Amino acid sequence: MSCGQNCNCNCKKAIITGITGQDGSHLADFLLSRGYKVVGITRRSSTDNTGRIKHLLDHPNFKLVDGDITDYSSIVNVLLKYAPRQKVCEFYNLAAQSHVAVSFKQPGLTWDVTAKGCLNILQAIVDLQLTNNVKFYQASSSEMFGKNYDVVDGKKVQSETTRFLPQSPYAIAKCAAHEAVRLYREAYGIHASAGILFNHEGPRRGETFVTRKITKWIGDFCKHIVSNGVEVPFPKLRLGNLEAFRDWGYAGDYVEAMWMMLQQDIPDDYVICTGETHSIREFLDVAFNRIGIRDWSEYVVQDPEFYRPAEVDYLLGDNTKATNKLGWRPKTSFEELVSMMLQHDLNNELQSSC
Ligand code: NAP
Ligand code: F7E
Repeated sequence: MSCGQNCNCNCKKAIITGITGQDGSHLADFLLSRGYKVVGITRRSSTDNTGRIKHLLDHPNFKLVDGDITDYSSIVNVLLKYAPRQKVCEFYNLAAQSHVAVSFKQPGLTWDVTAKGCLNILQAIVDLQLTNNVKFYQASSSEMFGKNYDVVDGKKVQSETTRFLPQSPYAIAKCAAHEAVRLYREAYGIHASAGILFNHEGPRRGETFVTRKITKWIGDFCKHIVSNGVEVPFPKLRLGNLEAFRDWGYAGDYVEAMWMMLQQDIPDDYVICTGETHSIREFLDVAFNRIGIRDWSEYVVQDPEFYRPAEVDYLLGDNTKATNKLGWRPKTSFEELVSMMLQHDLNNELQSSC
């Protein structure tokens, strides 16, 4: 892909940070399918971190470039080379230290990447006088609501007008980045929007987030039974708080909402969610049921190691603004999501066991 700054072609262009992550890979699939040229920013890694985008590496409209959002100069270099001056370029900032539990152990790093990294990009857009060329998307999070909710028609929900009450260093960093987006939009007129996305999952979800941890364990367990039979013991599934509720959607549906935000004339912030909430216990019920186990209690251990110093107990989003203004709707139900993830982990494990 030879689409540098002086390129005269009419293609649509997008730059994505966090390209190697769950959402980055889905967004790249989506944009390439719509004819975009996509530049993904990857940070240096001593091992291969391109597993989720392997299928794209030879795509003629896809290019990976080196960069780290904590390093201002690397962002400047990417913008100088790939953001054309006379045309519009979409910039999706999906990079973050995105694990809430890890953020308690590495608060400084989480701040540098998740808050300061966003500021670096916004400031680079201003410094390079690209405020009229770049449309910016920020990956904000329902974690910003923390313990807070509104009561609407007797139901506890979070929407764009719910006050933030963050409960982790991750959530604090996301709040700072979210405020930076608002400020740079108002102060410099940048077309900058933030999607306040509730939890979204899928087969590409990192294996230490609770949904994938569960489906991956079930895949490993089934493989073990096929290879060794039921007599040989298998390590139990160790989890933390099972009482928390989350509004879980499918990542493939949510990246479309990101794109829709950048197609609006006026930049704005939107809650993206399903409008349904389920506990970790319910996730376990549905997942174990799929392999014929009704009572999972003998397979799961609650381990203090996986409890957090502060918890977000309840998330349930209200997506009215996104449905009305963007025309976005989630397409995948909770049950379909669990099945999709399980099918992936069962197939992978059973195939590799043959
Ligand atoms: P993810 O799978 O953890 O991916 C995070 C990405 O950020 C990875 O590509 C990672 O690269 C990259 N990254 C980390 N530090 C970086 C740095 N210093 N410079 C450049 N890249 C860096 O996260 P995700 O689930 O796709 O989420 C995408 C974004 O949405 C994140 O900002 C997350 O906080 C936010 N979000 C996620 C959810 C959700 O439920 N998934 C909900 C709301 C908001 P490596 O591969 O090298 O580690
Ligand atoms: O935890 C509980 C845990 O780590 C969900 C990130 O993408 O979504 C994600 O953050 C719940 C919590 O996701 C385990 O205590 C129990 O109540 O899957 P999670 P998260 O913390 O909601 C938001 C929207 C983001 O923005 C983040 O980037 O599950 N839980 N036992 C556990 N969680 C984990 N990880 N591991 C357990 O063993």
